[in-house]
Amino acid sequence: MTETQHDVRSLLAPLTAGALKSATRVWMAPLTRSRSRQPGDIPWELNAEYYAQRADPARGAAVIVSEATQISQQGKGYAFTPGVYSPEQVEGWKLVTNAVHEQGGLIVAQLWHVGRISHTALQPNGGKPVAPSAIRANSHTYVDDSMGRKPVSEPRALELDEIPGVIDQYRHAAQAAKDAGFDGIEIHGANGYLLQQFLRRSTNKRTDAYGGSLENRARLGIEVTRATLDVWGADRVGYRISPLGEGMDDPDDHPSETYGYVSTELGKLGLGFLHVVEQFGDAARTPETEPVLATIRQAFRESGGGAYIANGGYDGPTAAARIADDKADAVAFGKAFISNPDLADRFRRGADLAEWDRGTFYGGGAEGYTTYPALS
Ligand code: 8OZ
Repeated sequence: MTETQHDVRSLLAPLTAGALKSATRVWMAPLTRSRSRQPGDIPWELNAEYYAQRADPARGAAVIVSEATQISQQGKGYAFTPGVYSPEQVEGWKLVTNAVHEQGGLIVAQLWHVGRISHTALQPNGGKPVAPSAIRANSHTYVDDSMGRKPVSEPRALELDEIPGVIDQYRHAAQAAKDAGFDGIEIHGANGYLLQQFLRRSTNKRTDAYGGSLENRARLGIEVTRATLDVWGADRVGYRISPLGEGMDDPDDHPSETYGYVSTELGKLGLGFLHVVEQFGDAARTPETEPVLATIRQAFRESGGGAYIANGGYDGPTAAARIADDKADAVAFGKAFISNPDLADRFRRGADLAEWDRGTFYGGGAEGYTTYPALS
């Protein structure tokens, strides 16, 4: 056994994450690729082929988290991302889930509401995107091919009596994901979208039951999660958080307190997994961020939650070390899975990883999507 092969053994061991029997600790992170069929944001054969290439749990991902998928038109913020709410989208996703299951794989749907990260051109009747408060983000989005990259629109604050309707959008999408044959769901509570906008003090200035105290700011994410449990059972539901700083919002002012609380509440619901974006871009995990992550892991585990899935900047050896050190149960790889459909196999063999081409991350067709080969 070579040194590299020895190093990655912890990464290739099986794991139980709630009801998900994960063949290894190698998960595929949600990746926006903006290639759904238009009109209607519908998954199709090309998407099925892409996911199937990565779905053999022995060679590729043990569990695939789907690309972020809007739960309604209101929840849409970018051109060409798929939805999971219309009957046509459910039929399209069946192509994907069947193709993944034929490879023996597992796939969970990531449920996404963008909140204020949207544009009037994408919203129902050209209306304003919705948010906890009417504060515009310093961010851009892609509206369509002809209009290109645009600053996001100014949002309007959700009325208190609209919030049950938002929760219903999640419930409906959770059922649609079940009808489409997914193995579970992940609620997107990260990266500056709606649920994080509610949680973060800088984007939530509400004075009702959904603003102010930490308990109030966390309320929507918890209520949304609870609504999906009736559909799925907690052991097939996960939740994604990004506790550390990132581009779209100001960093959380007290991340250990904020995310310790959220992780405890999610753990109490008995969720199958918590998916943590531990770092953004190439910024390293630092001595300052380690206690935040340790607090989250402990809070989720001690309150009854399942697996801790780490994400952000890992390679095979660093992921394996993280698991061997008991700081994570599995690691979700993003960009590495774009260019290495057989990522787990390459880890096992100690093979080099193929480089990804950023120019084909978003939009377009097969090129840079289904064209990366596995090793023979
Ligand atoms: C990249 C481009 C567009 C959206 C996220 C859903 O950051 C995304 C996303 C990523 O969670």
